[in-house]
Amino acid sequence: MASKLKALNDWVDAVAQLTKPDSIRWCDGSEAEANALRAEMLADGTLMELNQDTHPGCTLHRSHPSDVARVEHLTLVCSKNADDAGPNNHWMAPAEAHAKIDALFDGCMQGRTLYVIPYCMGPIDSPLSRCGVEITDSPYVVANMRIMTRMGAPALARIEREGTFVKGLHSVGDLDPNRRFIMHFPEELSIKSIGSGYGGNALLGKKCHALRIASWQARTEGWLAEHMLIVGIENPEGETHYVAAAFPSACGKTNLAMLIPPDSYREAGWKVWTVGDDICWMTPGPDGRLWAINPEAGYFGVAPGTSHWTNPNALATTQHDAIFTNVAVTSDNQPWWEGLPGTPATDWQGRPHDAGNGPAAHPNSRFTVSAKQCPSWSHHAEDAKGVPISAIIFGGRRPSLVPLVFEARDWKHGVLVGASMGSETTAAATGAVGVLRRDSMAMKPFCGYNYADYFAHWLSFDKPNAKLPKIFHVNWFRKGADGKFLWPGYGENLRVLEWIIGRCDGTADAEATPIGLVPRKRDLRTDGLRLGEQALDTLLDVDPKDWREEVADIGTYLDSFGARMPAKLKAEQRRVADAIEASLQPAKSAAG
Ligand code: O2Y
Ligand code: MN
Repeated sequence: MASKLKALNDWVDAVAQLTKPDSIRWCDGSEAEANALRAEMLADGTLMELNQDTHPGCTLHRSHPSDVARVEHLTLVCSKNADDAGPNNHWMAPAEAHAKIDALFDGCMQGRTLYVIPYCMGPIDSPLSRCGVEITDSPYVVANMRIMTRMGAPALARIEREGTFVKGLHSVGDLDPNRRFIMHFPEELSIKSIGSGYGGNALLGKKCHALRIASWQARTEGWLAEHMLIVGIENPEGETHYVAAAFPSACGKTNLAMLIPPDSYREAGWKVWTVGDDICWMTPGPDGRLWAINPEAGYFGVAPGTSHWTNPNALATTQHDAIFTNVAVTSDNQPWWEGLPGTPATDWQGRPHDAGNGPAAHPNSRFTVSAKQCPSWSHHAEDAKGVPISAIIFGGRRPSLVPLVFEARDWKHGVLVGASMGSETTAAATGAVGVLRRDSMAMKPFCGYNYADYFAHWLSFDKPNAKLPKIFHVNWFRKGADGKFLWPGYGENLRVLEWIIGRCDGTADAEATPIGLVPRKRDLRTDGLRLGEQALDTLLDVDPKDWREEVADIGTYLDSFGARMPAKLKAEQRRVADAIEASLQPAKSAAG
């Protein structure tokens, strides 16, 4: 099979000439194709069958031990102009980048099959969706792309109709980290990745296309490609509000996307619907609202920590037809990771488990699974027009300073809140504890262009007829003097979402502070929670003296992006700084 589209055939021919595969297979996405590929991978050891009684259809893949995560220092944005990539990206001139990586692609598929994967990011019939073609020499990538995207014949038909697609060329190469690059050419709508078979480096539809290339495309076309979950909150009256939320890693994004309401809420009729857990494309609709799709069809979720306690929906989702990567295995061949009951027999590298070797499952071990298997999956995830977004939430891991929730006063302030967000590092992540890392809109590793231009693009949505979502910031991680978390988190976060939705509807109250609108204690539903009186005071506290320092630091951060930083955003930062100063002045007497 080849395509009716000459540009696609020509590109596949040119890649084959360079990479010299033994054979070429065009993927149609069919069940038969998937079964044949799976049988080949089981036969050659790429995949191992897990316990088919407890986990029907599930397999295990072990990646090379040096290839276990995204590699930000080897991830480049190769725009013509270095300033267009910005200080937030590693940059290389396109000609130099092509020459460097093409030398590595030369002959790299000898003895291998070249797979052509046409895919669509988003519902196949949605005008908000965009298509791509990934060429790869990894059958594991084909199997994952089949779960994570709408892959195969319908995508190819759309590509042939539209004539445009993102070109993604991938080879596992020799897996040598010294010959590993993930390069993006936004002006050419193309991606080249070599030397890794893992996750975001290899499944090019995900971070490379749906965030880095799409964010560039979105800027030129007037929409937003964001690192956000999308969740629908249905109230007892049967009304559903959709919320998009961005968090840096290790802040419980998948848990929030699949939240299970606390008993009292469930009994009252509240429901939570998962539209997406990682990426959100939003476009202004004819009604002025932002309409969102999840461009992905599956979850590539982190396994460790996923449990009946933290995320029962994710656990149920992965009970069948999942690909597990780098997890441990029990003696009866079930997938295992830290946080699950039971004990591992074999670790992620296939060695007999020995606690002295570190965690049994790799900390970045993953499950790949169809979104439709999630018990809270929303069938509106398939809506061609997307879902209307009522609220955008930014969040971070802030043990002090930042209240449980606050609302930005308007869109411009909300953009500042998103630009300023960040998390304090945990011991598990780096060893350097308590260091604040700013990660604007959780897009630091994924924004395909200069952050200053990205903030300007966000600001540009504030048009006269726009009915933009309200913007909020949440912090589930504030700690008390005893070092313990003050807020129970998980399902109880629905209480905060209820307030957020109430603010959107005009039914919930708040108090104005210099940093935004904060609920008073009576504005949040806390019945049935075992929270000390003091805990809620601390959770909702805004201390202007501490915020003075924070807002000064935000100013320094914005300045680090140089002259392209929009003056409007700087002015907004000064407005907040002035409001904080004003609140610190002693109240003037009536006599003046
Ligand atoms: O390490 C990888 O390649 C996966 S990273 C990832 C996977 C799913 C969702 N989000 C992320 C991320 O790094 O944000
Ligand atoms: Mn992510």
